[in-house]
Amino acid sequence: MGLVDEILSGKRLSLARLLTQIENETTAGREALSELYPYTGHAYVIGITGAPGTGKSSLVNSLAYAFRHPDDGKPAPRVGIIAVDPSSPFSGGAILGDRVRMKDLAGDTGVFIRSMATRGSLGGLAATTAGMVEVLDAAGFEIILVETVGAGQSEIDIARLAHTTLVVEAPGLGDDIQAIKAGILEIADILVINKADLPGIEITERALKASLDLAHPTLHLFRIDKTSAAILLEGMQISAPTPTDLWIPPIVKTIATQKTGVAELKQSILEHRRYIEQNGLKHFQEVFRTAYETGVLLEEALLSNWRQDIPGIELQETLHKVYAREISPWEAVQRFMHARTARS
Ligand SMILES: Nc1nc2c(ncn2[C@@H]2O[C@H](COP(=O)(O)OP(=O)(O)OP(=O)(O)O)[C@@H](O)[C@H]2O)c(=O)[nH]1
Ligand SMILES: [Mg+2]
Repeated sequence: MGLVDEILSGKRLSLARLLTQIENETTAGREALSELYPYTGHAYVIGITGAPGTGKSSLVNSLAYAFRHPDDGKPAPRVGIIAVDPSSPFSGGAILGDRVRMKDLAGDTGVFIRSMATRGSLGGLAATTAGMVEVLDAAGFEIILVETVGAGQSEIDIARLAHTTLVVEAPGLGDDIQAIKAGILEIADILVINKADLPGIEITERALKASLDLAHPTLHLFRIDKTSAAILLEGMQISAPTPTDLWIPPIVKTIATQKTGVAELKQSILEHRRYIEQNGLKHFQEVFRTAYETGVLLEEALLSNWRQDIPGIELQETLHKVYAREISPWEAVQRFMHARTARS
């Protein structure tokens, strides 16, 4: 049996092996992922982001537990977890910590946990995370939780990848209004105040409410920068649907370590899921996400192709001319483009 068939038939070891290949961006990994791709598109992806130490892993643990133990007698979905740490160059500590934080899930064969430290560029990280989600999706995990430390671009990446994005805050992290970054409301579908057992929770809640009143979250995520993804999307001539009612992110208070408020949080996630499904937003998210992922890979491929075409010495000389103000960056690009056309 090949790797792909083993994954489709639920072999955990093969799944772990492919995830490592995806993480290392190997060609074999990409080929296996392409074979699995037709089996994807069934999972519901939930992103969990927020400042370091706010309790994201603890929350992922108790949320996964809640999904695995439904109280309505329905069969429990299988849950995949990806914990991304974009800041740590080493994965050892993070993985060890997550093992402790997620101990309630140990021994549950309906749960698969994978921690990943940063590799490569941030763009690479987004593509790697997307690839891992796709592998778990094809392997039949119906709920996929992706944890990432909120840090600029990685926050936006997770929001574009996830159907529902949770932003986790905690009291005592500098509770004034400045601490609530403007960007957070752009990506949050649900705001979680974790560590509700600690003092200062009212201040955090007030600050969040005030920011919510100021900002009216809309479909901002689908506005993207001038990337090849934008060009691909333009070519598709589709635009975001306009929902009849606006989704105002609810504020949910939790104590992750005691599982308090987690049932309510799961309920909010299910409500958001219904909202995006009923308003045609889920479909649009998928169109956007697939075009975005393709665009990111296209950019990478074009750039590396181009790089192979230009001899290092020519690159060096031209860049030096820009530095010496002999030619402008625009002229440099014209030369690079011309050199390439002349050769091909
Ligand atoms: N008092 C209290 N402590 C909590 C709560 N949730 C998590 N913690 C503790 O906060 C610390 C950090 O929790 P994690 O779950 O590792 O937080 P995290 O956001 O995943 O951390 P990073 O991944 O390192 O950014 C741990 O010591 C947890 O036991 C809570 O609701 N109340
Ligand atoms: Mg964590």
